[in-house]
Amino acid sequence: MRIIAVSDTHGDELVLKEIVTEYPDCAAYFYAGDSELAANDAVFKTYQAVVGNMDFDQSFPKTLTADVAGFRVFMTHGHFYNVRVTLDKLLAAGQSAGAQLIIYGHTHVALAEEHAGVVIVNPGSISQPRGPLAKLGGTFAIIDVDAEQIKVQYASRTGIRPELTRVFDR
Ligand SMILES: [Mn+2]
Repeated sequence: MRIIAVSDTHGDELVLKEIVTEYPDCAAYFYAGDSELAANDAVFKTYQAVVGNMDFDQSFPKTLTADVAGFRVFMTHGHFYNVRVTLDKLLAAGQSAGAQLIIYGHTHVALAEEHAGVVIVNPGSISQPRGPLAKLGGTFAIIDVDAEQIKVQYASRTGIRPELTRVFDR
């Protein structure tokens, strides 16, 4: 099954719709905060979302735990967990939730790493990217999960960048 993870659009509502149009029928769509949209915006009928530090609407949840076909995902924006400095607090929160995958945003820097058997993914910002992949003009993540592995791919607005794929054994 396929999971889409997007973060930090900072007002770009259209790209959220375009991603669903381009990648329809995924098992789940996660949005990791800083949309700067209202929590009752129609896009959040599709995307499960958490609150970011720049969201005026603070009625989004701070954290979210979701089971996608028996696969547990923990998501938070990251500013409550000091993610600019360390992933330790984020990892501990995900472990407490029993998560196999943690999704966060906030740094605008794409990342896919395994820590203590938990895969941690930052999709990067599709609108204001920072870090080594910023030259792509924004990224989001396409995460394929099967019985053996978790495959994390990154896409820019022009498509999947296969050279960035990371595969983690389950
Ligand atoms: Mn942001």
